Amino acid sequence: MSNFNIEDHPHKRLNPLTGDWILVSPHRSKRPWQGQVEKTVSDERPSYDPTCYLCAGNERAGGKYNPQYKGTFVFTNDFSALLTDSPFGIVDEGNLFQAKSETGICKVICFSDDHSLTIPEMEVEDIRKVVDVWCDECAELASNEMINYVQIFENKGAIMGCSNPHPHGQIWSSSSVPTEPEKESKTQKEYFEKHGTTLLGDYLKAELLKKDRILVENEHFVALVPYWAVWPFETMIISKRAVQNITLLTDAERTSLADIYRKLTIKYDNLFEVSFAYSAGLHQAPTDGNDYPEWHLHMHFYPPLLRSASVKKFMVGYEMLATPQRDITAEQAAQRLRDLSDVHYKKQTNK
Ligand code: H2U
Ligand code: ZN
Repeated sequence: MSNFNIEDHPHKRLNPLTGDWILVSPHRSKRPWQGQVEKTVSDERPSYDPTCYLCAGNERAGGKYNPQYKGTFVFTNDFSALLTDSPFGIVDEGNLFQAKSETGICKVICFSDDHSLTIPEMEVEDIRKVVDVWCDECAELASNEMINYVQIFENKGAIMGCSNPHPHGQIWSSSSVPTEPEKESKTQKEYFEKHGTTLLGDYLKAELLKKDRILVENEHFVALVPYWAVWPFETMIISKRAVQNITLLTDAERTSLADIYRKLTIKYDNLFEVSFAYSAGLHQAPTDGNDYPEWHLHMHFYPPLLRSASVKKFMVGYEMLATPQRDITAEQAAQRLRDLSDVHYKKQTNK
C-alpha cells in the first residue's frame, strides 16, 4: 500500500476554530475540471424597482416607507427575530427541559440605493460606506447594556433564502453570545492562553508562507480558502492585525476591508459567470465590555454552489448525520478561484 498522501487519499481535517473535523475525499475529484459552465438567465435588474421593499421611497411590508435615501440606509427589521422588550424568564425543569428568554435588536442595511448592484459590482468607496455603517451600528449596539454580541451578515441569492436581490445585509444583535462565535471564543481563548498569540494570526502567517490557499491579499487583509473548508468554495477574510472588533479598525483598514470584500466577490461572480450566492458574516469579540485579546476579527463566506451556476452542494445524508464531507480539496478550490480574473465578468471588454 502506498504512503498516505493528503492530495490523493481520504482524510479528516480539523477546524481549529470550532474543534470540528471534516472529511475530505480527494480521490473522487482527481480528474481535471470538466464540468461545463452553464450560463443562467441574465440577472440584469433596473436601478429602481417599484415593487422592491428596499428601494428608496417604497413601502415596506410593515407599512413604513423608506426615505429617498442615497447610498446606504439602515432600519430596524420589521419582523425582528429578537425583541428589546420581551420579558425575562427561565425554564428549568431538570437537565432535559431548559429554556431562557433572549432579547436583542435586528436591523437591515441597504448597501446601495441602486437596486441593480451587488457588492462585486460596487465601487470600493461605496463599499467603504457599508463598512462604516457596520462600524457605526456595531459601536451603537455595543454601547447598549442589553447587547453582548453583534452578528453582521449578508445572505445573497435566492438559493440562500435571500428574499430580495436589492443589495443588503443584516445585523442581529443579542443578549447572549450565539453558538458559532461562542465556539470560536473558546478555541481562540485556549490558543491564546497557551501561545500568547492569536490562533488566526499564527494561522495567517503560516498560510502566507505556504501560499497554497491564498486568494487575494492587500495591505491589511487576506482572503483565503481555509484548510478546513467544508463548502466547496468556502473562504475567509482575515485581518493581518489581530483586531478584536470591527470598531477598532483604522481608517485605512476599513478601506482595505471594502477592497478585499469586493475583490473576493468578483472572483466568486467570475467562477460561473453568475451572481454568486453565499451567506457571509463577520465574527468578532463579544460586546459585553470585557477585553478579548484572543479574538481576531474575520469574515466567513459560505457559498452553496459546486460545479456550475445551477449545481448546488447539499449538506445531507452522511453530512447531516455524521460529518461534513467534500470532494474538491481546499487547495484545488483555491487554485480555481485564484486563477480567475480580478475584473468582473460583466466589465470584461471581450464579453
Ligand atoms: P434576507 O436578507 O434573508 O433577504 O432577509 C431580509 C430581511 O428583511 C428579513 O429578515 C426583513 C425580513 O424580516 N424585512 C423587513 O424588515 N421589512 C420588509 O418590508 C420586508 C423584509
Ligand atoms: Zn430595490
